[in-house]
Amino acid sequence: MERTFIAIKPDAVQRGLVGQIISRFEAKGFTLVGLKMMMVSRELAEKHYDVHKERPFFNGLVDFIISSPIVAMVWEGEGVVASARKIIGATNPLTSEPGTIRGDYGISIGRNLIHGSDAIETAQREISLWFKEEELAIWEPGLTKWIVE
Ligand code: IDP
Ligand code: MG
Repeated sequence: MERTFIAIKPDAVQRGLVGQIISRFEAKGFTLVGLKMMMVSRELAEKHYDVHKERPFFNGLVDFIISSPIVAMVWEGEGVVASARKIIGATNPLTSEPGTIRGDYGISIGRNLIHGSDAIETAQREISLWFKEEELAIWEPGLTKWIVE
């Protein structure tokens, strides 16, 4: 079953948006299989954003991610990687569509509330970077038959 890595960033945690953000993925019908609140080490933040290490915003981004707790999650479901990216919205909240998380709650690209894996292979890499296998629950909600045909 397809899985994606989602992180609620420090700005969204500080603003008290954790519940509202989690609700959007629950309401859609995806299954939560991993969840932890944590302070992120610089090493983990740098590994996670390794692809951006040459970009001018890299140091500021890492400093931001380690500045305050985040909520790391793994969500599961058919097509969850691409669908979560749509639920999250475009990187710059000023151009994200209303109805998306970034479009509804954000203004600034450096305070865009949430991370979601951008492809299935990226999701696999990120899930193994952030979670141990035993931290993930293998379960099928009783509601699944009412959500997935
Ligand atoms: P994504 O989060 O939508 O996948 P990426 O291009 O992968 O966007 O960038 C990773 C993160 O880096 C963004 O979510 C944002 O927090 C930050 N970022 C990207 N571009 C900029 C920028 O131009 N200025 C400041 N921060 C940026
Ligand atoms: Mg990205």
